[in-house]
Amino acid sequence: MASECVFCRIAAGELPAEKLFEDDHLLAFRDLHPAAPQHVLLIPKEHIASFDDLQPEQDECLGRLLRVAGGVAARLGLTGGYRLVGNCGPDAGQAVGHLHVHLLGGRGLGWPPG
Ligand code: DGP
Repeated sequence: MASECVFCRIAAGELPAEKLFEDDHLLAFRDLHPAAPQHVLLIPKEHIASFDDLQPEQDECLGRLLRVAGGVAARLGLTGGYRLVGNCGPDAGQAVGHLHVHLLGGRGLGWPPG
């Protein structure tokens, strides 16, 4: 755990969050500043700073994260679809240095994104 990392602190239970899925390796919780009616963040509990820091041994965890995202979307009733977004680095607007995937849904989502 990176002690200064807000998502590590959420994963450790030190900061509150509305959790929608949790197991030993993954956590899904509602975004504090929702950009859509449904806005969930999915994270590996292990501190990985960004997609650029992924190692081959983390492939399985990330694959499972994407499958879990689909399950969360189904539980939220997003039958019309949803979007998964992963911001990596400053140009993409990554604000939290702990790898995360946004799950957005509940409204029509424009393309291309801003
Ligand atoms: P990004 O720009 O991809 O790094 O998005 C980070 C997201 O994290 C942003 O949508 C707001 C959310 N966020 C930041 N701090 C917290 C927090 O303490 N709790 C929760 N639930 N979400 C947070």
